[in-house]
Amino acid sequence: MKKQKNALAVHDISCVGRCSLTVALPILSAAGIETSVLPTAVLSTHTGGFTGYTYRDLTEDVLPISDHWATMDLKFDAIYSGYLGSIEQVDLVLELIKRHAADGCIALVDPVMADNGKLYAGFAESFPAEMKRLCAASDIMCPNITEACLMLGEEYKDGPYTKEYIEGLVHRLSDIGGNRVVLTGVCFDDKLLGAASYDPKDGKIDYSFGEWIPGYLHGTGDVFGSALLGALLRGKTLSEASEIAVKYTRETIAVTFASETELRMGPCFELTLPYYMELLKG
Ligand code: PXL
Repeated sequence: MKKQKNALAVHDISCVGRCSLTVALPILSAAGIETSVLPTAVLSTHTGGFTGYTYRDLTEDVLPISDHWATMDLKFDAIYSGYLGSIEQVDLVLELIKRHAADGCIALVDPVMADNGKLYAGFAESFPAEMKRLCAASDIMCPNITEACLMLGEEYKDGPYTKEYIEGLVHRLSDIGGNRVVLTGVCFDDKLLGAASYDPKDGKIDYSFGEWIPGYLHGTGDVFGSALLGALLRGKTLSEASEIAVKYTRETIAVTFASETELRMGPCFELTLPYYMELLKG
């Protein structure tokens, strides 16, 4: 049997409302990946759709945790960062990558900070420039279109988009550091929604689409990023992994909207994990 792959997920713990670590850990586990976590902050709920949530920033704990791991020479096949607890954590994630990347490690950076043209609650205007620095050091970045525009200093526009616009965005993102890019929230009409994936090595942009389900659901970016990474660690190519992540995320959104779940509790990704595992077999 081949050695089991391992990953480090660096996101917040939102105790209630599925997103970040409560999504990344189970999805990566379902993909067969040994997943370690480094929580960036602990919140009583996520910040979308709830008020009065608690917020404990864990910035001070990141280096001591990493120092301990360094004594064990701990290395990871992937380091996946998402929602950070403070702007200072950008440099800490860069340090984690430096210290704990195994040979061939995939550093996947989801520059979680905004959606629908707006920064999330609590994010300073200076955050996008810092996230851009982190994305520059990534192997793969997976922003949504709002995050892409903020990092590039461009004005956000609602979709649908033209192919020229999307391909321009993807190239400008990749030029940040010669990185692979998976851009989410891509739509050329009001029927299909999906992602564009790009590897500067082969210069080709691939698209994955699913039927658009109207409505907004918090945490779907984390479902997508986790499913993407799980598939990559299972040996899929970037475009195959993007296709799997689009299918799984779309099915999860459909099941969530069809369920009785309160939407701010996040995507019912548990119900569709068997489908994800089926997709990984293909
Ligand atoms: O899904 C992104 C995310 C992660 N963590 C927290 C959030 C959000 C989005 O708002 O609030 C705490």
